[in-house]
Amino acid sequence: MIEASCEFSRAITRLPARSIVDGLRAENTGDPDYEQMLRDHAHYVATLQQAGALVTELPALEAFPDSVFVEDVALCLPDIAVLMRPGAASRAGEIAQMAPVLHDRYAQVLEIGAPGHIEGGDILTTPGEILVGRSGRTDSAGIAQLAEIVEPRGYRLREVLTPPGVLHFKTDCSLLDAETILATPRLHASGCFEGYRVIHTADNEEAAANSIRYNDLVLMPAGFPLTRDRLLEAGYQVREINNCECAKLDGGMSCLSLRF
Ligand code: CIR
Repeated sequence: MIEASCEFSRAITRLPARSIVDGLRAENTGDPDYEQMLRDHAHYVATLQQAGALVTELPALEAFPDSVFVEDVALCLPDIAVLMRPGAASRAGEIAQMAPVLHDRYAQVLEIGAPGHIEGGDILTTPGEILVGRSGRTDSAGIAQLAEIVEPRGYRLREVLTPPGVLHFKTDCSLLDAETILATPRLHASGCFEGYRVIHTADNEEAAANSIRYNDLVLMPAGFPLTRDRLLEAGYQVREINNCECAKLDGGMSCLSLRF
């Protein structure tokens, strides 16, 4: 399999739109504060840059409230990009907005067509395999279509399950290095990480699982001190970013960028 790891040079992000207040959410805990979200977003982008990323910040798309969560619309591998087919109908139009951006950066851009659905938040790429969680947004047909694209190119894909009630597979896990995963105990209990070293999020800190490793830095949501200390003790360099506004829309560190 082609090595896909935590070493990246580029990232794509999109400015939040004011329409973010109409974004999807499993539970209504109030609308996000747009100005605070902009500040958090700027901190996120600056931290990616500090980690060595050349960041392309795309303009806000008012017609698509959830478009700040760019991760869901594509899978960026070292040699190809694959445009997804979101399970959320309100997000389908985001694909056409991302397509030209990826065509400018990749020689090969493929696309998941009907009938399947798949969102990038359900995909965890490790150096050895691509794990894809079936979820409310990602179905077996979409996963099989992605397998048809990536397997002939030398990638191994494994279908796993996103826990019930959890938006995306990566809501509950992140890759910390080639063999280490940060995961919630509930996801780890499903048995999908055999062969990996797993660091658990602390009790009541499940939301810390959606972190990202970008080169030497781990970007994690602020407010989860016990999990942060576990990462520090394990030797990772951690940067905490306020995520309270995105969290109101079930979004986190991974959702906010495409990394390649
Ligand atoms: C949605 O429900 O689609 C957005 N409100 C949140 C998407 C978060 N994306 C992710 O976990 N990769």
